[in-house]
Amino acid sequence: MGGASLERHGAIGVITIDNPPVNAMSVGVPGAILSRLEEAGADDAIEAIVLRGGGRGALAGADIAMFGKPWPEDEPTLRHVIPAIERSTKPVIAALAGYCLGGGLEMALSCHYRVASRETGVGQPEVLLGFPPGAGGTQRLPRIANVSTALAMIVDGTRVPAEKAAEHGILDRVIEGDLLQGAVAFAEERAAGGPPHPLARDRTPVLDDPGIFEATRERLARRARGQRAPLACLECVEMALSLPFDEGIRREREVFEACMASAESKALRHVFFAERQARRVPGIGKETPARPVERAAIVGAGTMGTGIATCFANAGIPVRLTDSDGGALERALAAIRSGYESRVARGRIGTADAEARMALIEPVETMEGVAGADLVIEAVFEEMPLKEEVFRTLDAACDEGAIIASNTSYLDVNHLADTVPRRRDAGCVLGMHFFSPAQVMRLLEVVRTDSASPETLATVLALAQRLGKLAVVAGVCHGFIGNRMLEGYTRQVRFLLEEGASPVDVDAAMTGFGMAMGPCAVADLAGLDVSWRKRKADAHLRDPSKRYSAVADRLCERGRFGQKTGAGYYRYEPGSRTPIPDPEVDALIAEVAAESGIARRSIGADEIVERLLYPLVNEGARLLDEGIALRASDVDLVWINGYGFPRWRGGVMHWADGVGLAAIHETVARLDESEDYWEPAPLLNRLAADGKGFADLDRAARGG
Ligand code: 3H9
Repeated sequence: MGGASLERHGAIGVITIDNPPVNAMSVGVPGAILSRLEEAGADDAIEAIVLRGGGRGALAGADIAMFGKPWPEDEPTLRHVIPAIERSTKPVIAALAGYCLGGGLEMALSCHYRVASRETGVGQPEVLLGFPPGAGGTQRLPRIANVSTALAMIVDGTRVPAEKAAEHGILDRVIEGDLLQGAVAFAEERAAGGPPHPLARDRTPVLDDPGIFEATRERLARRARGQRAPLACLECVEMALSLPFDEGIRREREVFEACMASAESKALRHVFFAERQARRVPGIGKETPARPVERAAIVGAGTMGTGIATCFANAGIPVRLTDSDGGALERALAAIRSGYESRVARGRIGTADAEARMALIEPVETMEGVAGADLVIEAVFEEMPLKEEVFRTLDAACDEGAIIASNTSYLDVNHLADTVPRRRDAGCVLGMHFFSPAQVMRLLEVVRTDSASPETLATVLALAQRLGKLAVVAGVCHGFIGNRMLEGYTRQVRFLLEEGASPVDVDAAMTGFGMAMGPCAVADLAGLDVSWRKRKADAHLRDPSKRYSAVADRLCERGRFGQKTGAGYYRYEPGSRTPIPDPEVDALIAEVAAESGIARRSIGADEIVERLLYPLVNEGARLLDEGIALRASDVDLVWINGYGFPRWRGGVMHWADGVGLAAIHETVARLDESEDYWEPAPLLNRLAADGKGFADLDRAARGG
């Protein structure tokens, strides 16, 4: 159980919160802080109090794991600590290091002063967990920083670096050098200055931009569709201006509690822990050595290779890029440069930074040029013979011990490993499946081959973190986690179109559900030709007795490859990415349906959502049973971070638990009676029969 200690530094009492690793306000911690505050208050030799986090100094706020669980009666909470600080007749100075977030910042805002070391970031990230700050943050922050700064921090949950926080008045001083020494010196100064010592509650909020609430409301209507928390945050900050302080605090608490109990918050908290859980991989522990990756190389300078090279440069890792087509290499470098130029123009990075990143990317003409790299990723066309050839050449060219990874999105990486037996036996081959655009998308599926050594896996997982990626480990199968599930989703899109839904109906139903984009618009963006080529190549594998929709093939036959040809499921004006419904497509779909003898009907949004998402749930269950996905929450992360599934719904498996697996099973089993592809997964059968959910499965696997 965490606690807090009191030390005396001359006339300054230093309270250090001790609850590793991030000093969350778990049960026992607020009580310990209260006791130390009382002790310091009663000690006549103490003139001022410094309050800080132990270890690396973080104050991560409330204990997220406790939300939704009963808090022991008689145990004080953060909401007891804050008034005690405000009542203190001795000035209390928060000394911040690392992160000061959520309830941590709320506690600091209740102190008379705040100092921090330069690398500190402060923020109110509660909105990312589905609720507004609940310990006064929405009332105190706008009284300390101006209203528009406070509003942006609370509504978006962004962290502000110390220097900026000081500019906004959130910090009274940024300390260079030793934080404790600096904080004690600051406390001595303020104690010597004597009272009164300022409190946020006594200040009046400064409305620096009268239009800020309306502008933010409009922004949220577009950006936070379907979510409650961002708007709740806005409403609470508005109350800081319209209500007396104590009334604002009371109302904030009510809103906080209502949001906390919502499905949205439950989902977002699930994702928070899912992201941390994903790092736990069987056979890989803290003791597993990860090799340093000081130099990387990418083979294939197409869209994916270009994006992946950019990821490395962004992370400060020197990377060589090669392609058998010199023209492609030149185009890749031009695209990377232009990407950086546009980021400079938008003020995202400085010119020197862009140049430094560009300088990290070295084009090399032949694959032999990748020698010396610690890790090479092939990102050539999705054709097995080509990849085999590349693997063999790389095996000969690379240093012993170098890792060779394939960026394949479907192919058998175990088979690829077999083409380079020496390296396979050394455990140095796996898959690294990036998502397009690779420099933007957060997901990285790490495909664990049968032969990959723990060291190789640990190396790639550590590398993923350096690249700013969320790594999810998947086993080898056709399409791994994400793309294997995608197949059923896109198949149902085509079936629904034949049965009477229009592309607009399908897309509107899915964006209405919360998907970042509708599947038809996504297909147009990604290009329909790639999957068309694949379907043609795999035609001989198709079961002729099963239903097949030719809708997408027909579009491609008419040269409608999506945005790049100005037409796909929609049409596009030159230079525009706005999808425009196209009667030609409606006619084409009706024609295909008529050929297959399908009677068309009107299809509602609920049915569209079920027909697209239930196949995901069913396939997700198969992936779990087969051990391709380690846990249901990993499947959630894949769909949130790779396919635009709404984070605030917690991912597809979490969402399915909310619907109820028995209900989903019933629908899947009913559809199975009349349509192909709906056979319920054995795991779905079992869980539905037992009245359990995927979360129960994950919990059992964690041993809890
Ligand atoms: C709040 O404060 C509500 C108030 O407004 C109202 C109250 C009345 N609780 O991320 P890491 C765990 S809401 C419980 O890997 P990093 C985390 O699960 C809270 N556990 O490290 C992990 O455990 P494990 C508002 C927490 O260095 C371990 O600590 N605050 C909490 O990459 C290490 O975490 C937030 O939203 C927590 N609050 O990043 C901050 N925080 O090792 C949430 C962390 O078992 N936290 N853990 O997997 C973060 O953003 C990051 O953890 C932080 C450190 C930036 C602090």
